[in-house]
Amino acid sequence: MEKTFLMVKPDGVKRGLIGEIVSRFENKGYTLNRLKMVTPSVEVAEAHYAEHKEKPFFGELVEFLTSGPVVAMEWEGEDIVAVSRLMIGKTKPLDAQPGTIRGDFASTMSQNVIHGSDSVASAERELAIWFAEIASHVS
Ligand code: DGI
Repeated sequence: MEKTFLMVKPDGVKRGLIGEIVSRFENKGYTLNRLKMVTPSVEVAEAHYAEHKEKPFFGELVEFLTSGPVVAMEWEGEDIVAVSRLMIGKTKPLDAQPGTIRGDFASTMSQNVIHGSDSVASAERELAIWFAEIASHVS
């Protein structure tokens, strides 16, 4: 079964949206496999956003992600990577449809409540980054 990495970002945690966001994916019928609340290190944040390393907003992005606790999650379900992206909504507030998580809860591009992997390959990469620590603790 397909897996994806979803994360409630620091703004979503601060605004009390963890329950709302988890509920949307539970109500959809997906399975929550793993969850941890953690304030990311700069190293993890930079690895997560490695594809944006050359972008002018990279520094701001890493600063934001490390600004407080996030909820990192592994979810599972049929076509979950693509469907969860639909449920999350577009990055630009103007394009994020009402009814999507960002359409309902985000009004800026930089603080947009949730991250979701954009491909199966990204999901594998991101799950390895975020859950590597736990794996090494339990092994
Ligand atoms: O997968 P997404 O989160 O929808 O979008 P992405 O992978 O293209 O970008 C990752 C995050 O980087 C996004 O959630 C918000 C931020 N971002 C993307 N493009 C811009 C941006 N932030 C600023 N300030 N300006 C941008 O153009």
